[in-house]
This record gives sequence, C-alpha cells and structure tokens, in this order.
Amino acid sequence: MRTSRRLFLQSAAAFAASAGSPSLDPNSLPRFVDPLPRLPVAKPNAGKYRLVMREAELRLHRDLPPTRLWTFDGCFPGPTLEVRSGQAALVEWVNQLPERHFLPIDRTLHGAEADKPEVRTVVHVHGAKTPPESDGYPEDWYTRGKSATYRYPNRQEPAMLWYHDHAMGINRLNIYAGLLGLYLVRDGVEDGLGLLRGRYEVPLVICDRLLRKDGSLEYPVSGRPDAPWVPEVFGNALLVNGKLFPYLEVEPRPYRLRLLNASNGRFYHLSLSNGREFHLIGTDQGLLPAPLRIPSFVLAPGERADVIVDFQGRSGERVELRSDAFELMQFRVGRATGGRVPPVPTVLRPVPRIPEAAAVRTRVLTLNEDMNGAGESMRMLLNGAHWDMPVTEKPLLDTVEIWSIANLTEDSHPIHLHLVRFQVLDRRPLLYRGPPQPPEPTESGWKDTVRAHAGMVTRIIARFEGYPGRYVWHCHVLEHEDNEMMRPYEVVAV
Ligand SMILES: [Cu+2]
Repeated sequence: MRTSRRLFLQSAAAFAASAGSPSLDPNSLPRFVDPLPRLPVAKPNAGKYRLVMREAELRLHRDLPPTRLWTFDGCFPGPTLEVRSGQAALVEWVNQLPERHFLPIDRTLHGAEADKPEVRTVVHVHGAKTPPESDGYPEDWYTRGKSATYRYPNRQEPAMLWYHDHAMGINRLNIYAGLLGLYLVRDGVEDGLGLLRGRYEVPLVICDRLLRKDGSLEYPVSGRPDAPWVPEVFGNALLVNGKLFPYLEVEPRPYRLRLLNASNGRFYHLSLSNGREFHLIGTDQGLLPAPLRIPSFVLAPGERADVIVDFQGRSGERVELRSDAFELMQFRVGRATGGRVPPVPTVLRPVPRIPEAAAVRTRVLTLNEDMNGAGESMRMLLNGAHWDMPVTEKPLLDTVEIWSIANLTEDSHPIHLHLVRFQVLDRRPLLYRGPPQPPEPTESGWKDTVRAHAGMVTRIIARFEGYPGRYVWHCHVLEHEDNEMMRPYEVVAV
C-alpha cells in the first residue's frame, strides 16, 4: 500500500473519532434541486478592480444549512475577472478576513511557524504572465485590514486562468475555505472565431469538500495534534460553481463549457452519461489548432479544459456530467428557442511547436518522497530540495529550456510553473525502460500544469519569456505544495 495513502487513512480514522457533527452522506440528499450558479463578473471602478476577502455563510445545497466559507466579495467561487489581452488590469486584493483561522494550521510547516499570524493571504493568478512583484509570491502575504494592488499586463493569448490564495504554509487551508475565482482573458482573434458566448458559454469550477451533516467544512487532521498536516484530502461532496449536484437548463444546441479543477487533491475523469463525445477546443493556456473529439478526459488540480458539448436533437433528455461513477451535475435539455446555431469552427488558433533544438538547456528534476523511521510519508520534495535552500533553477530570459521531471514517488503530481506556458513533449518510463508516450489530447495545446505520473519522466519545453525575477514552481496538490513541494526559481535577464 502506498505510504501516503496509509497515513491518510489512519489520519481520517483519528479525525472521524474526534469530529463534532458527523460526516455528511451526500447520497442522503436529493440530486439536481439547485440551479447551477452563474458566476458573477467583477466590475472595475475607475479602471481598477477591488475584491475583498471576507467570511460568508453560503448554502452549498438546498437541504443543507449554510456553510462558513472564506470568499471574495461574498462569492464562492469569487467574481470572475474578464480582461482583454494586451490591456493591463489593476486589482486591489483586500484582506478583511477574521483574526483567527477556522481550519487546522500546522505550525511545523515551513512558513507557518508559531511566530506567523494565523490569517495571512496573498493572491496569485494561476497562468498569468505577471511581473514578479504582482505574482503573489508565497512570502508576500499580508494580514487583516491590509491589501495589495497588483498590475496584470495581460500580454498573453486568451485562456481561462484562475486566481487563488498562495500564502506560504497555509494556502491549502485558505483555498479549501473558498479563496478562489476565475480570470478570463479574451481577444479579437478569439472573438472573430464566433465561438459560443453569453449564456451558451458556461464556466464550471469543480472542487470537492468534506462536509458535515450541519453543513460545515471538515478538513481532516493527522493523529498528532502538534502536526495536523495530512498528505491528501478528498471530499465527500463534489461541488460545481459552489453547489452540490446542481442542474442547468440548456437549449438543444451546442454549449461551450470551460472547466477548472480547483480541488486540493482530487483528480477527475470526466464524461457524459449519454456517452456523447466532447469537442475539445482548448487546454490550460488557450485554444487548440483544431477541435478534437474525445469521449472523456482527466483534469488534475489546477488544470483546465475548454470543450463544446452539443445538445442538438436531445430535447427532453437529462444528461449528467460524471467523474467515473460520481455524478457532478445535470443538464436538462429543453425545447428549441429558434436562435441560429453556429457551427463548431474547424480551425481555431495555431499552436506552433517549440522545436527541441531551440532548447539551450535540459534540466533533470526529480520528485521525491521523504520517509520517517516508520516508513510513513513525511513530505514530498522537488529535486530533493527544501523551500529555503538556494535557488537552483535560473533560466535566462527569453531562452528555451526542457524540463525532464522524473517522478520517483508513487503518486501522480500536477506540476505547475508560474509565469510561463509550456508544451508537453512526451513521457517515458524511468530508466527509459520503454518507448516515449506522446501527450494526451488534453495536453496537445499550451499548458501551465502537467501531470507527472509515478515512475515516469515527463518532459516539457518552455520559453522563459515575460519578466526577469523570482517565481515559483510547485505541485498543485495543495497539501504537497504546503509541505515543501514548492521551490523558487529565477528568470535571469541577460
Ligand atoms: Cu504532489
């Protein structure tokens, strides 16, 4: 049995014994009684956005009492920021959260020591090409009553990015509490494709939470009160746009669904209950050259997929979006409303391949697991190094590098690089015991997060363009990230 799973199961058992209200059995709730929330769009005031992090009580299901959450402007997920490519946006991120955290802080973790305030936040826009001073460096956190105004140049292609907390040592708790939202970049080229917009374009933020019967959030703890960190968290409730089992009334026509996996650690394997295919049109960092038809796909934490689902000729049907056996939400196909149905474009946007020969350097970077004397997983590391060791990855600005990520652990880790977009080259078994495997369809476009599978070397290629300065790369399983599976890297101006 995998050590991290064993530790988790022990922890879960210890926690269950100590919990207040018992865990919720989601199967006891009626399904598809709440409409899918349409996420509000943030409005700028005098050219500036202002989003306030504050506590709120929100209902995650019709038959559950309200849940205490930490939100942006009282919304979970937060209001969507919609920006135009090439037009800078100013955002003031304001911390008006309570003084005390309501989830279990582990003071043994780096950056969360006893001398640090309990409640600290710093916001990062995942996938944004942002100058370092506005990237939300994990140590740039601030406390209640303070704010940071960040400038986003948005010099990048259209994509669905997302913002979330990134505070050192507690970001798994802050995001779990609800501090996340979407950030959509658009441009005229995308507008010209005539893709579905308005009510036919539906962002879907998927995340799981452990809920108690009284509606409250449960975050599991280890059996050690002085060190409550657990290596993985899997919720009993799979939420879409902040609701458990929502439904969406749709017309019998195509819809553009923009999916984000915002979970702490759960991977999803998504399909439709009627067996219909998705037309995949985009990945993390934007559109594909052409749509690809796929029956299902995997989304790891941090990953996004842009798909078109066609409900034409399906009037009266009910179609569930599933992750393996779990139902996430239901589409109810109504009657035609007579509007023109645009065809799915056959040509989208070029994704020029970065030739391997363009790389000035290849780095072999390992993912490791650190064991204690009892053979239990203590933490995961990048390249065997801790956060506060000297920076070792220093790509030169505007150069291309290949990163060969050798996963020596027994888990899949979604690896995310700040600042840059990259392409997935291939995967090979460790020690090259087999032929290279090509990237999956959902990895055929621009990416910023890649699944590094156990026992495999995953190769990515990136041009380190944008801005010189200090950034981070890390695992997007948030429990790993908070316990040393994050490293600084530095883009160096020549
Ligand atoms: Cu990980």
